Amino acid sequence: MALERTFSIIKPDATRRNLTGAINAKFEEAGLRIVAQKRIHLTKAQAGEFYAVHKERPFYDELCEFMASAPIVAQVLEGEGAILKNREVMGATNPADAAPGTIRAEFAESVGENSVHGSDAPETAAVEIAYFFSGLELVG
Ligand code: RTP
Ligand code: MG
Repeated sequence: MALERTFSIIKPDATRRNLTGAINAKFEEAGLRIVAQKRIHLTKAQAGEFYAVHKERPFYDELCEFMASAPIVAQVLEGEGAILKNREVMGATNPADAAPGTIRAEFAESVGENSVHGSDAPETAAVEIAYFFSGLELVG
C-alpha cells in the first residue's frame, strides 16, 4: 500500500474535554504520523462550507453550530493507506456501533458529537487538506 495523506479534525466535544493528546496517541499508535496540525476556532459559516456536502441532511444546522462551538484541531495524517487506517482508528460514526478501542468508542459523546472527522476518499482528502493547509505547512 502506498504512503498516503488524510485530513483529520479533532472536534469541539474533544477539545473541550482536553482530549487532543489522548486522540493523537491513538493515531501515532496506529502508525499514522501527524505531519501538520493547528488549533482553530471556525465560524459557523466556515463549518458550513467544510460540511457543504451534508447541506440537505436534517442534522446540517446542528452540525455547523457544534463545529463552531469551540476550537478544533485540524490535522494532516500520513501513513501507509492512511485514509482507511484513520477511518478504522476513528470507528463508526455512531459511538454505539464503534468497535472497542476506537477513538469514537472511547471518547465520543453521541452520533453528532463524535470527537473526530476523517476524510473518506483520496479526492475528499486532497480537497480538505487544501482547505486548511498550504503546501509549506505539510512537514513529512
Ligand atoms: P466525518 O465526516 O465527520 O468524519 O464523519 P462520518 O464520515 O463518520 O459521518 P458522516 O455521515 O460524513 O457525517 C458527518 C458528521 O455529521 C454528524 N452527524 N450527525 N445527528 C445525526 O444523526 C448525525 N449524523 C451524522 C457527525 O458529527 C458526523 O461525523
Ligand atoms: Mg464523512
